[in-house]
Amino acid sequence: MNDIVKNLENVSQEALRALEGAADAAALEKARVEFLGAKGRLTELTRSLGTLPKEGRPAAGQAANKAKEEITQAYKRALAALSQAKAPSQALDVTLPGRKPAQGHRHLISKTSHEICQIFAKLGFSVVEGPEVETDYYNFEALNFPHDHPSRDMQETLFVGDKLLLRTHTSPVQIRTMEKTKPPVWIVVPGKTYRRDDDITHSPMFNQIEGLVVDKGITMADLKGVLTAFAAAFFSPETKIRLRPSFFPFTEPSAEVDIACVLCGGQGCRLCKGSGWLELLGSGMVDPALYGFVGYDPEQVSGFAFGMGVDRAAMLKYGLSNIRHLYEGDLRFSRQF
Ligand code: FA5
Repeated sequence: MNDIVKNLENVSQEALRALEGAADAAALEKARVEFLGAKGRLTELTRSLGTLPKEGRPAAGQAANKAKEEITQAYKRALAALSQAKAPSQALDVTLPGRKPAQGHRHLISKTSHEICQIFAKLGFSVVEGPEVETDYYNFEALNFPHDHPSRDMQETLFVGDKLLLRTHTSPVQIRTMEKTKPPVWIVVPGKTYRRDDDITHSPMFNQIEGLVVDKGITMADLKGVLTAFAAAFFSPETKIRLRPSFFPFTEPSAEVDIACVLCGGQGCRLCKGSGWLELLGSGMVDPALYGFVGYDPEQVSGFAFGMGVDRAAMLKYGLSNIRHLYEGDLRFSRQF
């Protein structure tokens, strides 16, 4: 019995030395496990009390409790001392430069939209905006889309009410601007647009930039000149464009505008599907029928308009293969621009 009490005292002394001498958190933990752990030395000794004759157990039990209390207190003291005296490597060094907070930047879509508007601003255009929830009147009717005409099917519309919809293009702002302003009008209109459309080059929400010029003596040559200057500034100085006959209810004649393929320069490759050209935007001369809706005199003025996909422009400029990259919010993608 005396042996056990002696042993308990020895273990307690050893434990105190180990705990007080622990130089860091790892050494302290090692000492804790060695003495107080489930298979630790104190625990083993305490278990062996059951083998003692009955009359010796109370004294041995008291010695075991005393040893446990001493060791536990010593552990707590050592833990407190260690957390107060931080190692030099963890100490606060007030001479170090501060950590810079992560800084965001414009998303590629906003950056591209801004860049496009800047180019047109230098050519004398003003930037205006319009509502994303539009009426049937501005989105279709005043743009010369006849009621129940199949041309309305060109734009897969998302309705939010009877005659209320998410605008399918930025063209309604042509009408809104002409209603409020007398010619000359030189505007670009950046903004979000919506359609029931979803594949690798089409998104249900996308961005357009509308261009509208109404002035004296404006011809198709002005349209081509402005868009050639734009393509040179946005893509590269040698970028060629071509106009292809097309149809929009609000322009006559209408033209689809292509740029020479940014990858092969017009030779024909996988990106341009061998044609050498990539489609960029829709355009045309403002149909005089629109002037009737806004009170302009078609004998006095003429104009051109165009509508460009900003997502499309960014995809062409940066060689993106899938429009979804622009909307997934993956920082590994966004940080590249
Ligand atoms: C129009 O939206 C006409 N309002 C453009 C216009 C304006 C013509 C003024 C004449 C005068 P279109 O449906 O082709 O046209 O769209 C124009 C551009 O928007 C397309 O060339 C394409 O780049 C982009 N676009 C159209 N649908 C989507 C979509 N779902 N996702 C991404 N981009 C799209």
